[in-house]
Amino acid sequence: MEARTVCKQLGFVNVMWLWGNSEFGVSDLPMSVCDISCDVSSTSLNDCTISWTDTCTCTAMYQAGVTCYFPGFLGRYKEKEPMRMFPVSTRTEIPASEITISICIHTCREQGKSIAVLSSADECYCGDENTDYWQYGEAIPGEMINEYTEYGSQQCSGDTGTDPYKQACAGDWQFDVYDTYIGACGGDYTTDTGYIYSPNFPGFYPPNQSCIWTITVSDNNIIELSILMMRLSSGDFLTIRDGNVHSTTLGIYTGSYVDVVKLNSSSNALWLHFFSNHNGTDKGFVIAYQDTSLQLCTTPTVTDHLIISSAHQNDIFNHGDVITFTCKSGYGLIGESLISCQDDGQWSNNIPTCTG
Ligand SMILES: [Ca+2]
Repeated sequence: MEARTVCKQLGFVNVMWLWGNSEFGVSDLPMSVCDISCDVSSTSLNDCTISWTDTCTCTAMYQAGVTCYFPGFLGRYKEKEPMRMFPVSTRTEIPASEITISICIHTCREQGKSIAVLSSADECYCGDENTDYWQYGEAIPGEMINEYTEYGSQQCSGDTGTDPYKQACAGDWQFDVYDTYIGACGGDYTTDTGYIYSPNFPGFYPPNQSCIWTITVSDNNIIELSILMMRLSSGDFLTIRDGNVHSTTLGIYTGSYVDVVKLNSSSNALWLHFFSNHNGTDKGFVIAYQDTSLQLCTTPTVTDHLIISSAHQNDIFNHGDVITFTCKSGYGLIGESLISCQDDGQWSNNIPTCTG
């Protein structure tokens, strides 16, 4: 339950695998809490019961790691009895010793398929949106995945070598289903919410990449974007522009980020470009976005002798728009002559009035 809470807090779906005995290496950060106890509803470690360091008895040797399922993971299925495998014709020819989640997804995407299926640690099948995986398996409910993960998963057989991913490729009589947009180099997003992964995710990204993604949401909305995870090697970077290729740069990101980076577009579009140079690679990034409606300010009602002396071109008032007021000749202004539309959709001051 604690591991699941960690995954949810990070913005991911569920636990793929738990790793004990400091599998990811021993952290040199001081241990601050121990004996954490979470329940099903916890979405942050802040919701859990914890003990503070002075009562901890565990040592750094036993730090735990967790690998999480990420959005685009469409679920784990138990094969139906009697055994119903995916049709042999949909199985890829990737050698069993090379199977990883990212290689399976990449291969299926190259075939123009929208679904990648991993089974028994070393099998990869490709399907499209019409693939009825229900006929081959029975969905394991989200809250049950942990049990099947801990007891039934197998490490992907190609998950070895210098880039340890700690990936699970389902187990015997089980299969995991993924959407093949994961790890694509570029794409055009028009949904109101979505995720963008670095090329080849969850594996390391390849060198010499130049990938462009665009996000476009409904006209009067803006985009809230969060970089949930980023780890880039030197010389590689992600550029985000506030609209299209010609728009203002909102940020150029490189290196590693421990904290989530958040930014907002000023209109309904964003443009992202990832560049990797010829050497060095790393885990890449995971970005989430959602659209949100602009909090427009209401059109002020002008009474008596008040005059709007300058305002926005139309009747729609966005963040930062300003109105200035004056009074008709012979009348004095009471209140502020200038009001601006704030981020919360409220005007900075009351509408002024005129003496008389
Ligand atoms: Ca590099």
